[in-house]
Amino acid sequence: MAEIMEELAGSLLEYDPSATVKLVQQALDEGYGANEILKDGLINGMDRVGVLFKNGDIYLPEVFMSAECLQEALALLKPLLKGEDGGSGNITVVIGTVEGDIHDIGKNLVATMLEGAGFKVVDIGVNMPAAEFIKAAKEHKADVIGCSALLTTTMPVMPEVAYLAKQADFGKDVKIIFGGAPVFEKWSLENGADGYSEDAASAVTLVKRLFNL
Ligand code: B1M
Repeated sequence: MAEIMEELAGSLLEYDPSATVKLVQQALDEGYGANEILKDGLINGMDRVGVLFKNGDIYLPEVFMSAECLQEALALLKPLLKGEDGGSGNITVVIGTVEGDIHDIGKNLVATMLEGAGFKVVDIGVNMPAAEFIKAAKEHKADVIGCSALLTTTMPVMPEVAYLAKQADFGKDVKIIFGGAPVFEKWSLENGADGYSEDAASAVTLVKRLFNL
C-alpha cells in the first residue's frame, strides 16, 4: 500500500483532526482519488482503531478522538466522492441504525461510501424503530433499506424491518440489506435480508450486485 495511505490510516491514532485533514489534502494533491483515500486510508485506519479497542490497548475517549479525525476528513472528501462514480443508476438507499442502538460511526461510513458510488442516500439516523425505516422508504421512494446494528440486543429489530417491508406496498421491489459488527450473512439471509455486507466498501458492491449495476 502507498506510504501516504499508511500515514493516513496511522493518523487516526494521533488524535489530531487537522493532521488527518492535512494528509487527505496531500493525498488529493498527489492525485489519489477520494474513494481510494477513504478505503485505503480512513476506513483502514478506523478498522485498526476497532482492533486496538477490542484488545484493550486503547479506551473509548481515544475511539471518539479517532472518530473526530474521521468525521473532519469525511467533510473534505464528501463533495469529491459524489463526482467520482456516476454509474450507479437512479438508486435511493434509506439507511439507519436500528432502535435501541446509537452506534453510528460505521453506518456513517457506509452512507458515505454509497454516496461516493453515486447512490442517493437518505440517512435517518440512529435509534430508529422498524416502522420509521418503512416510513422513510415510502417518503423517499427508496430502492434499498439498509439497517445497521452494533449490539446483539438490537439485532432483532432488523427482521422486524424486513417483515414490515414485505407487508408494505412500495409499488416496487425494495431490497433490504443488513450490516454491523455482530451481524453475519447467514443470519441476515435467514431473517429477511436480501443481502449482507461486512464493511462499507462491500456495501457498495452488494447494492450494485442487487441491481445488476
Ligand atoms: Co459501544 N459497544 N456500546 N459504544 N462500542 C461496542 C459495539 C461493543 C462491541 C464494545 C465491547 O463491549 N467490546 C459492545 C457490543 C457488544 C455486543 O452487543 N456484541 C458495545 C456496548 C455493549 C455498548 C453499550 C451497551 C455500553 C454501555 O453503555 N454499557 C452502549 C450502548 C449504547 C446504545 O447503542 N444504546 C455503547 C455505547 C457506545 C458509545 C456511545 C460510547 C460509542 C458509540 C459512538 C457512536 O457510534 N457515535 C461506542 C463505541 C464507539 C463502540 C466501539 C468501541 C466502536 C464501534 C465503532 O464505531 N467501530 C465498539 C467496539 C468495537 O467495535 N471494537 C462498541 C468502528 C466502525 C467503523 O466499525 O461500527 O463495525 P463498525 O462498522 C463497520 C461494519 O460493521 C460495517 O461497515 C462499517 C465500516 O466498515 N457496517 C455495515 C456497519 N453498519 C453497516 C450497515 C450496512 C453494511 C455494513 O448495511 C446497511
